[in-house]
Amino acid sequence: MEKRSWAEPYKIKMVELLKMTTLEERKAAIKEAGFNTFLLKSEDVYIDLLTDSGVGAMSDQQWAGIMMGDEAYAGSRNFYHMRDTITEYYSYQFTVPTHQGRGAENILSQILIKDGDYVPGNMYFTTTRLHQEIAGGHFVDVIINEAHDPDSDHPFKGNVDIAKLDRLVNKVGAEKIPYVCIATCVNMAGGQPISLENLQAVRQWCDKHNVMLVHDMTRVAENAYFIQQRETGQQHKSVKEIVYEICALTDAATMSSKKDAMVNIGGFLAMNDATLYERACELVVVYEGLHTYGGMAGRDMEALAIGIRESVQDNHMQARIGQVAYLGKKLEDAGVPIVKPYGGHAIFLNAKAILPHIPQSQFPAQALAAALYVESGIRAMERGVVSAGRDAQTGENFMPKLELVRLTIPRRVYTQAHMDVTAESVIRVMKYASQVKGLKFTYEPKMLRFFMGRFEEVA
Ligand code: PLI
Repeated sequence: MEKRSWAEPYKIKMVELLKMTTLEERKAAIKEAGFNTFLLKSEDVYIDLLTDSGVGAMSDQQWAGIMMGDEAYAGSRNFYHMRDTITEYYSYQFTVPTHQGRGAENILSQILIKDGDYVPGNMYFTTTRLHQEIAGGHFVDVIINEAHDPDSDHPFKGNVDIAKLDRLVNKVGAEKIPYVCIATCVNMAGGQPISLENLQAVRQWCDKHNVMLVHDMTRVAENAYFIQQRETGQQHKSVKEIVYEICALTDAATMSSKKDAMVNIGGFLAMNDATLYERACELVVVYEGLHTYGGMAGRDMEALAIGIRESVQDNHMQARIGQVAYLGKKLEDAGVPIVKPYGGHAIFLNAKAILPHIPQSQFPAQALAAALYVESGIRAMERGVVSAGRDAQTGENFMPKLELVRLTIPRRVYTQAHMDVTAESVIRVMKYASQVKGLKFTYEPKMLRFFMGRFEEVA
């Protein structure tokens, strides 16, 4: 078939200049940062692939929206615009704004989880699981086994294994399961989608057991695009239609709008149940702000409402996922071990395969991310044993099967040439991978240790 290239459905109006550093400067910077890319100064970074969170490029429409901010303490018109947009695009009837995703997770967990409850989910996310644990719950992983295998090319690695849900309910009883938490485009599995068919099966399971279905909708539009491309019988639908359908299958949602919706800050908790909304309003005023701003400025709510509309456009999503796949193919063609299929928001390097001489207890993904920074000033993120943390009960390190470095692509920010440089840099590190040293903690925070933990090289 004749090849048809995609291109970005936008042109560039403003640029931010980047600083180039020398090898010596980068070696000093990573040491100063305790071999943790979170502790690097942004100005010492050339291509920043740490995260796709809050780092997208807003459109001229969104910036125009910023100027339309109604900064009233109560009842800002931007709140009503945002709320109505959420109902129109995501189906949920009630919206409680929060400063970002974890603010919504905190409120939801406090309301729904009782001490000793179990919360099944399609793989953990760091902040989500922590809020569940702080509220007294235990996270239970019910994702399909293929999700833990970096080489499996299952098209829907975000799917739930319904037999795992059955085993849990048989063991603990439905009254101990406040809700099932389903993420779309599962971050820690490598940005992997759940199919509509599987989500419908989870919905049926929840109805049968009278359990709520909560949606971590942080990357729902990317998930919808994969459904359109891969799931039998879904090709005729638009991303916008699939997004709505996904949301309508669930009862409530937590959202970090810093990803899909391309704002620098913001999030929300949304739901259809009026009582849950009332209780969320009671808590939002304690932790975030009044129920009509919840930690967001009016201008940010306006930019978010506009960002939601832009995020579900088919041509936007084609370019977004196309760019990630472009990087993935370059790496795969060069024989770099990466998680397959390519993710929605990132390409994940398989650190266990790249650094087989470093045992997982010496944090190979952390070491690989540091080595990549030293090589070229590219900043990536560890998503392995450091991120997984310790078991709240036993205090032992979780040892996840996936020991990954995430090359996360911000939306509408970098060009194809940046992807070329990134691929070349990873390929260069591969050549001297056997010389990369393992790491040990010099400071280990008690919670979410990946953010501020410090390391030194093992002699
Ligand atoms: O960073 P927040 O608090 O706005 O959102 C938390 C959060 C919840 N769920 C999922 C799936 C996330 O990916 C997420 C945040 N992710 C970050 C910061 C990331 O770098 O992936």
